[in-house]
Amino acid sequence: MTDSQPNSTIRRDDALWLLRRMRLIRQTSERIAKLYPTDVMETPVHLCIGQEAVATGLCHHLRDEDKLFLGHRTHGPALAKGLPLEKLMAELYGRSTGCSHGYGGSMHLLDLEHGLPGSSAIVGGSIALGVGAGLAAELGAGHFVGVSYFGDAATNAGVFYESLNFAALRALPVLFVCEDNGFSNVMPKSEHSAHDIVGVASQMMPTASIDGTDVLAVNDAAGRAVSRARGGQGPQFLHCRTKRWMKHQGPERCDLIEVDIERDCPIHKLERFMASSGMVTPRELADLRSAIESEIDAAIEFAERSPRPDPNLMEA
Ligand SMILES: Cc1ncc(C[n+]2csc(CCOP(=O)(O)OP(=O)(O)O)c2C)c(N)n1
Repeated sequence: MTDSQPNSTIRRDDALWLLRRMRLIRQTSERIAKLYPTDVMETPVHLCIGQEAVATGLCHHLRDEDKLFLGHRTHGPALAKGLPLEKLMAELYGRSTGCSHGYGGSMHLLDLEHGLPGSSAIVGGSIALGVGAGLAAELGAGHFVGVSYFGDAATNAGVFYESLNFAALRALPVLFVCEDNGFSNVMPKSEHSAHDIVGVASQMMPTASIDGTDVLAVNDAAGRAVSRARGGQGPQFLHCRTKRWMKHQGPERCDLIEVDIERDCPIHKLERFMASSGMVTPRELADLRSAIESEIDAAIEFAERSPRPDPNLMEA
């Protein structure tokens, strides 16, 4: 097991990519939280404010053909993987131009072009799917990596052990990514889980435990893990310790945890690092924020003027 150190040698282009994706996820989530009480969205929403670094550092190393399987907390990882913002917004608004044609809602985002073949609202449901993709790659379906993305509570499900075991036995190109925010809904990990996630995973495969609020650390560890999986060295496990600032579901802040921006905010940390190493100016940071606000405005407008799906097709 390793505890990755942040990589201060990152190139400006890469750091900017990470910052843009995290800002896109954060500002989109904040806008969803603002709009949600007005009932324009026809779906539950599980926001990931505070957790942006995990999916962003991971997806920086994934290609469109790599297959990412998500659970219920999907928006951030789907945007990190490349789902176009207007297709996400339209899906949340229940419109036919959404990524699942308005039939799926937030927990069922699909985008085959960007390697999002499915997500599961069943806790643990994504884990075996990534293994299936890895098996398909091994059997000759293509050169891609399967990624199972899940929360700490999903590791209590039997499918977690079966999936790790099978992937390790067959040395499949699979990445297991655990976004450990320490809670299952309102229940702390000490009350829902008797095992040590890293202890269990590291019995079966190389495992890194990372500060999941530090995007440079995630980026570093994910880069190594993805290239080992791609290079035929079998499955890898990334355990990312993070914080969920929001309630389990919906637009409100969680009152169970304390958030210290300096310590916990992945965006603040990256911006501080980039500013202190001369990679960005305060003006550039402000311009980036407002460019993303305009993108969000355009995506909402697109969703609002899109038609609703054909109810007859839904029945078919
Ligand atoms: C099999 C199953 N049991 C219970 C639920 C209800 N449920 C939905 S999300 C959730 C908590 C999941 O926690 P975790 O996997 O740690 O992910 P997080 O919400 O923290 O991102 C629960 C218990 C469910 N969807 N599926």
